Amino acid sequence: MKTHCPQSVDLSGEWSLRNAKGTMECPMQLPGDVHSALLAANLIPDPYYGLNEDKVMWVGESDWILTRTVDAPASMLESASVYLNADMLDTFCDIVINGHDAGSAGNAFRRHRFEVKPFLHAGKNEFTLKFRSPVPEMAARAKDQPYPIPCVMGNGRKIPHWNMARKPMCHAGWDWGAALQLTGASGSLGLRATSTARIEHVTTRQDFKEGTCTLHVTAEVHAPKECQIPWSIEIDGRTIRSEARLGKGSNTLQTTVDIPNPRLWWPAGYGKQPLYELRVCVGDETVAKQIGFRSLRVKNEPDTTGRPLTFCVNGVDIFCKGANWIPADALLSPQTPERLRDLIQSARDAHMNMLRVWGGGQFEEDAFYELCDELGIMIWHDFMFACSLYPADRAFLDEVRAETEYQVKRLRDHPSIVLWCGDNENLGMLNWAEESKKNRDRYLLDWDKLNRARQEAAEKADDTHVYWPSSPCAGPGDFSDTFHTDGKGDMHYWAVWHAGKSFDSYYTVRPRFCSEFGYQSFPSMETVESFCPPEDRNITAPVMEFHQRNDAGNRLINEMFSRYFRMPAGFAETLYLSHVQQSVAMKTAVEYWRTLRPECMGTLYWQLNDVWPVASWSSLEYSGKWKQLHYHARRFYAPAIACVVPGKEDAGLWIVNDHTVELNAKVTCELWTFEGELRHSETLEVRVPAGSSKNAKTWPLAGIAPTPAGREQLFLHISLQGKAGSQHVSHENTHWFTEYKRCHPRKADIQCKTDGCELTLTSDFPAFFVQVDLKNVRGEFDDNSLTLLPGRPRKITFKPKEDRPALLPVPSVMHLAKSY
Ligand code: BMA
Repeated sequence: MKTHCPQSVDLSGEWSLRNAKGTMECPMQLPGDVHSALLAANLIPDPYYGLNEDKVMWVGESDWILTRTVDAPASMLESASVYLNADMLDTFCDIVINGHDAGSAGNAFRRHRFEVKPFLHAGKNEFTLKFRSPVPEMAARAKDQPYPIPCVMGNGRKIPHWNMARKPMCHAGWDWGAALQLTGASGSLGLRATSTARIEHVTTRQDFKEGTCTLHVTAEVHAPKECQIPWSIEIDGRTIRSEARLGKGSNTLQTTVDIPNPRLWWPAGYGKQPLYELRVCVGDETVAKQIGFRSLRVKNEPDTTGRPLTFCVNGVDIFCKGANWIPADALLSPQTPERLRDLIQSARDAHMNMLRVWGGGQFEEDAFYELCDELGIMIWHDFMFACSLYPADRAFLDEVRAETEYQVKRLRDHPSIVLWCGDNENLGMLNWAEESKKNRDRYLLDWDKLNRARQEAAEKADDTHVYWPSSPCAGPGDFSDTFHTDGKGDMHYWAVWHAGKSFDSYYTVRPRFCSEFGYQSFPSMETVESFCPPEDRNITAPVMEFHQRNDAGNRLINEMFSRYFRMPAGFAETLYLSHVQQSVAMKTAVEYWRTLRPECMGTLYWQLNDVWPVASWSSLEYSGKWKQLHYHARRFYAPAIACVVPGKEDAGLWIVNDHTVELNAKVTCELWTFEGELRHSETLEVRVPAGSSKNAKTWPLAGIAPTPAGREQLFLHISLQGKAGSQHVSHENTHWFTEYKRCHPRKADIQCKTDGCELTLTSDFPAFFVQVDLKNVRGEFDDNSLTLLPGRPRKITFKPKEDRPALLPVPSVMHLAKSY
């Protein structure tokens, strides 16, 4: 939502920053954060390099003062009200204007607005923002609790009591994140004057009837004094004008407008994303926001297999494909709209249609939601509580109610938002922390109080979305364990990563919606070089271990190597193989769960992105570079896929069709030897109805080769070509009949001919997970981490993100058999 006010002073830009002790001073840009300002002034080393994060801990533990002189025009002070608008202050901040206390903030999830006219004079004004460190504040609050509120450290959480303040939990460190307890501000910051009213919120509700949408528009306004004013709304070339009599304080204005045959907003892959600008003018202020027309139903009524979680948009049940979103950076300043666009575009390019904004992160800036609207990415939105228990006293709950009301009203009209979810894994926490294991009743009651507070606030502020109590959970009113049990609601399936089960165990559950499951990999060499000096390029060296925040992470990666792969030859090969392994894990899960549709209707892997360069579950590296997993995601999330679901004695060929029309395809299945001999080929003609999956064929393993040893010589290559309506559909897949380490792929010699951005790859033997890399050139290939067959050259194209570099570096090519 953008507010326009003719009399305003923008307070973004340069401020002067000093520490409270007065020993350090430098400029600071707002929006932005203190660490970034100190870094730009060369006062701290790069926190992402080497072991530096620990060396800059003191920044988060210090108090900081920002000052600036602000020119206030005399005409502004003639208005009835001048207010300071701060979209986001992180976190404990006292605002002083010309020596007067003008307001204080203490919740990074709320917008703050203070009447400041009494403190201003025409001409130059001294503004001071005094930020207190959250670290002692959180410790003091923890001490004040009547009993301990568990907040488990370890796994990257380095700064205690992160459950005590309303600021992003991951600022304390996470099992993928740096601990840089931030101080800063984002969004808009400025003075605005009005003699009529300020607009607090504009919200809409859509009622569809026979093609026409009646749009109900509500404006909540705050008037400094009683007045009679004109107000109007504008949308789609229509203007509705009204008059309103406002009382001093809060007022609600309402009107409706009929939009005949609005163009509907669809999730990516299902149609277009037309957006309409809605402008609401009340007296001096105008607010503009983009909305999209769509209907939404979340289906969760019990059925024969349990309790589904299905998102139905414009009457179509959508299979939700995507990943979990964490903040774009551990620092605030680098979270630019360009970075957001790059990441969200990458999600869309991998056929994702949903991201889950995870509860340990933050409510994002407007640009994030606008991009998701534009690109058709649905948002499952957690409220900001994660992996912890929280206080339930009145003051805390009042803050939670206020932030929930604000954020829900702020965001609810984005067509991309499809669900409000109470928290991330707080129910699970009841079983993990010692205190709550011993006294479950007490902590469960507190969870319930908190949950009621946010649910009531959300439902009061928004009657257009469903409130989902926690992720994972079985559904409102059912709090059974959905970490281990499938069949109901959303599941977080972590048995493969955290519990170290084999990839096959993905076949043992039938989630209705799997909102978290993941597998880690190391960063690529390019990223490693950005933070790790050459002497530490070994995964057990201090810097590499420091950039791994899951305590068991490196052990789990290596142990799983030993189950499936031959141990990699060196450091570069280890990084590479970790990307292969991660891809295999996610591919196994997603392909199988997609075949279960309509029983399963969503898979969101953990996690899309990284906040700094680190070993993690992400498919996009900190730089935005695609890991192999992201290329696999583009394949396994394609609207139509052919995949194999292995049984004990057989292998089933499944075709999944997410298109809203029938898929008509030819599927060619080829049985190859690792020596490059095509043993058998068959082509099936398949028709798969809209939005369904089909078991097209099942091969008894004994028919493929009579013995397991025989099957170690063979692999299956599948190619699907067809049409869904007028759309051409194509998909390729490779299936091995046993663990990779047992097979004998040849050390293929891969030739790569480059013609500008077009590369032609040829191989003398079958080669797997063939990964082409152009180090340090930002951009992606249209395909990568692929299977190459002898005699079948493959063309791939590189799309640079920057203006095309004059000369691309010589590409490096890696493949599985070359890694050991
Ligand atoms: C999930 C998340 C995160 C965490 C991830 C990996 O449970 O909710 O808290 O980063 O697992 O451990």
